[in-house]
Amino acid sequence: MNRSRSSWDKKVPQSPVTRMTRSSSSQTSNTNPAETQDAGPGPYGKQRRKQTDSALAQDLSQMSVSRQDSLPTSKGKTSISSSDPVQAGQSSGSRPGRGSAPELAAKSSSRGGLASVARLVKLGRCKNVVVVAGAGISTASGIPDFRTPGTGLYANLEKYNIPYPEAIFNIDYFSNDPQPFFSLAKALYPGSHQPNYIHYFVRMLHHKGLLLRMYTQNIDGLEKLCGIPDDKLVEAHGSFATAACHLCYTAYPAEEAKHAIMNDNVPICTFCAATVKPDVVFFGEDLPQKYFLHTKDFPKADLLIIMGTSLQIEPFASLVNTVRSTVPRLLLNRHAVGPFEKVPLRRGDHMELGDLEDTVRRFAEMLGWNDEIEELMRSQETLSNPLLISSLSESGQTSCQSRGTPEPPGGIETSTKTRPGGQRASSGGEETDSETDSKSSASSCQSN
Ligand code: CNA
Repeated sequence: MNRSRSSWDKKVPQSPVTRMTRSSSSQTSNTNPAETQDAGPGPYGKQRRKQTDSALAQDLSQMSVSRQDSLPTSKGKTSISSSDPVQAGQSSGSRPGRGSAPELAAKSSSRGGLASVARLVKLGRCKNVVVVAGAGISTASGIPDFRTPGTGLYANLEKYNIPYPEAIFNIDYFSNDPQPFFSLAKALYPGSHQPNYIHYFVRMLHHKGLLLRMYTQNIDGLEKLCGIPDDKLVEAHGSFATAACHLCYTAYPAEEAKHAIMNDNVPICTFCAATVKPDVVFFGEDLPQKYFLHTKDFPKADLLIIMGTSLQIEPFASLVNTVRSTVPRLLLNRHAVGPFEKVPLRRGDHMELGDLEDTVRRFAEMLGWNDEIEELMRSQETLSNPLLISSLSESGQTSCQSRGTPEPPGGIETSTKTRPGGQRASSGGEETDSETDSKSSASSCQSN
């Protein structure tokens, strides 16, 4: 993993480049140039593109909030202390009927945010979609998030014997005692969980050629596993795919690190003898260099979809404020977070509150993508089930998979990804041609 501390500290002295909690970071939302470039030239500035669809213009001119269920929303951000994230999570679900900001917003507008955004997409207005995601997209895969009361990791950390929940991702704490993190890592290591409908929805955005980039805070690797190519993905908080010494950053074979950790051993750096850890970004550590693609991507985005995150961790959380001010932002979450807690919402802000998988399914149905996503998931399930593959080939069935070169477990790429000699490029490989890929896979599978 590339480290970025020195260069970025010099270039952007005021921007945080290490992972930190919201309470300990400076708020950058009001100072970001992308926020203030509204008056500049171009389609979103003074020479704004003419609106031809008046209904669409109306959609864009109004914020919208829609709720699938009666879950209460979170209260003001000031009461949320990320040093007490469990409490923060509870605050988001314990104040029914108090007229919190999003509830007031909901009363002021009953327009369907999801439908408005689906309409924009169908009209071809969103061709550079940026997705910002967090742990909430993987709870449907059985991986607990951080802050959901009761089920979140922070509510279940007694067994790790740590003084406060975030200690488990604190690099200084790790330096003294890596065991709490290693215990958690055993449960989080990719391998035992499968991507869900939400991951495949993002995969479908890519397939349709609409995904500019997905920025995920997740470390579970499910985005790659569902076939989102490496060049479309920024794993902002790292992953288990590589490992290095936590002190000198000497690379260490990831599989060996995994083997050691899974067997309750501590992987040791061959250079300085300090503890090796997977390249998951801890609080106080630098974010991967790839994260800085955001400086190009967010100003270019024409739709921002935020899903399954509490937006509590900086600098990631402030990214959502760096799209141009007229760009629609769609929050899909159980409760309002970040800038969506404020009233009034920004023009073009939409949120759909409730269970994420249900919401994303409805969104996909509005877009007419549901069947393709289901097909994509079925294809992937077949591919990751060796028994089914062998029974299909024995019975001579000509499924889309059995006709072509076998797919790698992490992707559903078509033969365009086949390397000479029959080997396939990994879904995360440099050779991934996402444009080619976006025109292949699911639908080519169906039409074969
Ligand atoms: P978080 O603070 O736990 O927030 C998750 C958000 O998702 C909350 O607002 C929840 O209400 C919401 N949510 C959870 N499940 C659902 C659901 N089914 N439907 C709708 N909304 C839901 O987690 P963040 O991602 O915001 O915090 C960033 C941390 C979490 C990152 O640094 C990750 O490394 C870390 N993390 C990752 C994983 C993973 O990789 N799967 C798991 C746990 C924690």
